[in-house]
Amino acid sequence: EPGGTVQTLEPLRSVDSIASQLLRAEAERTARAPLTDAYPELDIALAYRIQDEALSQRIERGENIVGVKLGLTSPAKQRQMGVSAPLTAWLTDAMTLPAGSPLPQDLLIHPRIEPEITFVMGRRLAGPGVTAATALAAVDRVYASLEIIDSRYLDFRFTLPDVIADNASSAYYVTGPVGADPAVLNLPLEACLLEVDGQLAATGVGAAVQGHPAEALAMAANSLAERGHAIEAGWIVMTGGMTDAVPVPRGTTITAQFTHLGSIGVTC
Ligand code: OOG
Ligand code: MG
Repeated sequence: EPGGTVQTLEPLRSVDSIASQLLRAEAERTARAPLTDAYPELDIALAYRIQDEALSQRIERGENIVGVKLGLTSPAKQRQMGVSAPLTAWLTDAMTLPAGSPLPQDLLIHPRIEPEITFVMGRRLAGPGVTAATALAAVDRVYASLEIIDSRYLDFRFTLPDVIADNASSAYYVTGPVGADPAVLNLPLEACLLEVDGQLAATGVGAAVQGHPAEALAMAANSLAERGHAIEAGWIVMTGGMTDAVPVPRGTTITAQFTHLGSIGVTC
């Protein structure tokens, strides 16, 4: 029966072509309407298949996985984006911005910056059943970081499946100067001041991220396990913006100062 054929083949073809469309929007710096405008039936499982297919395409063109990121883990971010559940996405070496490098605005659509606490894994971490304590025990070092996000959707308007498919608006990340032993820090109390052109723009603490950034790390391990992935030794895990993200038009200077994890500056 022809209808049956269309129903089984169409979604498979779409995963490929939607992943390609999102990567093309990124390469061509053209924001587009959210997928759910045209495909309201897009669900979380299919969205992660699009995200994973886009990762495969990145790997085919020579990028290497360096870790994972969580998104929408803090009340500030959830409120700002109007999406009330966290997600995971992939980080590759093409997203690394070396400390001191200016932001490559020519490659971006409408970038925003957000401060995050980032882990570097000493050991492999695989769900299910990972707790914050077991997650933290697998961490080697903790860093301050800034993430530069750049949604491929017009005006950063999206639903949870849209932003999952778009690899959580990934663009670039910068890591701070201090790699601390997580055992010697009180991560919920680690604070951050975010300054835009020398003016205080936002403040946050580690507790904003799921109560403790290690809770976010455990959540990432457990949700990746549902899709057959582990967090590998040596990977970085960005735990999600602690504050609202701030827009960074060309010419903006951003500084994030952390209590114990040092300061990061980015010229945008
Ligand atoms: C989605 C990405 C969210 C975070 O840290 O919460 C994210 C977005 O806000 O565009 O990276
Ligand atoms: Mg982020």
